[in-house]
Amino acid sequence: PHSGAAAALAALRRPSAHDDHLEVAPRSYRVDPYARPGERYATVRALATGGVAAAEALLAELKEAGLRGMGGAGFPTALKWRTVRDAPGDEKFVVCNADESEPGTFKDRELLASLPHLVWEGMMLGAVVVGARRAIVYLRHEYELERRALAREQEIAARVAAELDVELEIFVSPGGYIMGEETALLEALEDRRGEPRNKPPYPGIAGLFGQPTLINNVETLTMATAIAARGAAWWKAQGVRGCAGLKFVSVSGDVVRPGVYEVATGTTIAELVTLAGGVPGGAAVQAVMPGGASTAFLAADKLETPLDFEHLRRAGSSLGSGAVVVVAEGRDMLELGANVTRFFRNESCGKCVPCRVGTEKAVVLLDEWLAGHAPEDTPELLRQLDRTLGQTSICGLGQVALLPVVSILDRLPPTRPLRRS
Ligand code: L3W
Ligand code: SF4
Repeated sequence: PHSGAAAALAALRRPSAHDDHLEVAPRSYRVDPYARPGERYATVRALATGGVAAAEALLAELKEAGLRGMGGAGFPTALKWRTVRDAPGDEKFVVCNADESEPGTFKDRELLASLPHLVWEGMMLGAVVVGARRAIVYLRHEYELERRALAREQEIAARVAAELDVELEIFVSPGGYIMGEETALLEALEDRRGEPRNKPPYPGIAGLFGQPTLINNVETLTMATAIAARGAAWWKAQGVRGCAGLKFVSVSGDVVRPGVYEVATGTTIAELVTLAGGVPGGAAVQAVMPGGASTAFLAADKLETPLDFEHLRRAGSSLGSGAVVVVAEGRDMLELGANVTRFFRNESCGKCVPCRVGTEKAVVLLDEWLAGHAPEDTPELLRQLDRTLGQTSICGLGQVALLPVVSILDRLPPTRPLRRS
């Protein structure tokens, strides 16, 4: 009956006990430089009174720290801030990309809930350095509790921002994976259909309303605040095995305690699996996806790889968005690969033909393989499609859509026959 359905929906909307806990009791983390709430925003206040010399000093500090983008691509943060600072424009913008949607990735959600003051301060630091007057959080539409945490902190942050002549805003994404792609989100902010633009020009040169726009991921801005407050030397000392800094990692899949872990950069994949309680039942690890659904699978021989950009690149994958998905022995890798491919097929916006048609073709081939009636040259066809999509798609989704499944073909070859006799 209708009333039953309405009651069920109302119950769904009501925050659970766990959600209440999240609202009132944010967790504390090593990255937070402030011991007491009264100390917050001291760094951006000092930056604002320091003029050009202070802005240049912060850029030098970020460069020395080696901070890179934590949303997936790892672009050097100091270089991006420098690009926007130097770009000519009538006005400039800062956008915090909080449209976290990469499968396996949920670390930004924890940062927004527990450390919203570091996110706002990072945006203000960016605004002062590049000369922006508006700073906007572009937030995933399902993140209602995180929106509330941000909005509560915004009341405090806005008083500081007013002293800097910066306006702080929250914009809720219309929804959908592709709306987090940096140029699609600019389209959405301009009230247009959220499809990626061709790049270049990069948003740092011509972004929101054609003006220079600094777009950084939630974690990147959080880390920028920590580095500004404590310095590059402190940051570097947080890493292990010659790596610099701290990293928030989302751990999921076959582990006893999935969740968000703040670890030293350079922690190995094996150590992280242990931290997450190991594999249920003590099974062996078959594979890991170290950086979310857009990154290549690694086989178990790479478990000693330290989590950082360079080590993972050399191991044949990427740190991506810092989402470690653990796959135990016994799982069907082909089914997993097909599942990831289906996700990208479903989320493709359809603007360019190779991605729209190519992802569908790949799903058809994989489904035929799973059903046992695939063409004999299916692995080669998938590799060809991967190369075509990599070269001709205009945004990251199409460029990497077939990377995971091809990494399975190369490193964890399926034993399932293409054709059942
Ligand atoms: C100025 C230049 N700026 C590049 C900027 C560019 C962007 C950043 C990285 O991300 C990743 C990919 C997927 N002057 C510049 C410049 N920039 N050259 O640097 O740029 P790019 O094009 O390498 O990558 P991208 O399109 O920003 C794509 C992964 O993200 N991905 C998943 C994303 C999902 C999440 C999530 O849910 N949290 O992040 C899917 O595509 O693998 O590595 O800012 O403007 N010369
Ligand atoms: Fe859309 Fe795919 Fe083209 Fe990206 S690569 S713009 S998701 S069709």
